[in-house]
Amino acid sequence: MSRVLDRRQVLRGASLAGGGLALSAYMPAWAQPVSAGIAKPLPTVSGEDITLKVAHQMMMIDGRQSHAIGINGTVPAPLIRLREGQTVRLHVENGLDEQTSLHWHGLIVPFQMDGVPGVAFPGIDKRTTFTYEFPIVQAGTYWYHSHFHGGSQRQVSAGIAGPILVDGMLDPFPELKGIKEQVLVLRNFQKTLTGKVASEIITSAPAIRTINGQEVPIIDIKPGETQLWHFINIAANQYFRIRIDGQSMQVLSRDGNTVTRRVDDDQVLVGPSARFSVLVVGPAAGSHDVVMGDADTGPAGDSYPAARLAVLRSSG
Ligand SMILES: [Cu+2]
Repeated sequence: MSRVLDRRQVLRGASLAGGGLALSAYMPAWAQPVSAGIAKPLPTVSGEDITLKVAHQMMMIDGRQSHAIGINGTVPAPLIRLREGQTVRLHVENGLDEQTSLHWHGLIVPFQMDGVPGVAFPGIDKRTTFTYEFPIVQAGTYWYHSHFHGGSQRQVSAGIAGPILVDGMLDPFPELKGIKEQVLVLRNFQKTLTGKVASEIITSAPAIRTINGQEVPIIDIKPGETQLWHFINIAANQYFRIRIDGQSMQVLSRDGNTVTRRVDDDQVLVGPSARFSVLVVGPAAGSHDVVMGDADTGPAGDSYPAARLAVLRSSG
């Protein structure tokens, strides 16, 4: 059971002792993350031939330039949008001075194409290009990430991770055709003492939670409007237990599988690598917080406080 979040529990950067919410963890209003403005969709690539260029780049984290590894110049990596039944060729150009590999998490593909280095596929050497080719067999949400042995967590944390949406999950519901869809990519950022992007959760360090790389974006909806939201967790090890202030969600698809019965819930737990596609109905006019609950994964695990992720702005 989740606890109901109130304003005081919208906080950032405080550590929790023993899973309880210490008074000192309450964040003053001036320290709450500033909204980055209207939610921006990620750049999208689609079609039968897609080029993905992996390269070092700089990115702004918490107002400062940090080193990252982007794909086609963006972090998070672009949205790959495909259609059930098509074939795709993905030309991956490795611009790094080390090996990398892209793995298509959840997609059903021939084993030589799934991007896990092994006998059939050695990985993508530095400064070389590899072309993956496979049919797209099942609608749903997926993600892609580095699966370079010995450094995938580091490369994923640096930015080699992005969402995949395979259209077709609305096909059984003609009445929902054409509704607005939002691909919401979840990931956290933390910095080490030396200012690098951390590749492990640091319980005591401030954390930045982003949706499509933005802090607390504003998502617009009209009262009564139905939208399809795709939550895709591309963080290496962060849980997102998501609630929309006073609003339930209807789960349509989970981890690439369309549900077979109606599932309504007032929260979804989007663990590492997990994906949820949910129908959201616009609430009464006004601003409604989209929040993630706090977490405590045990003495050997991580703990972190609740945080506001986005604002759902209902108007019109
Ligand atoms: Cu994976």
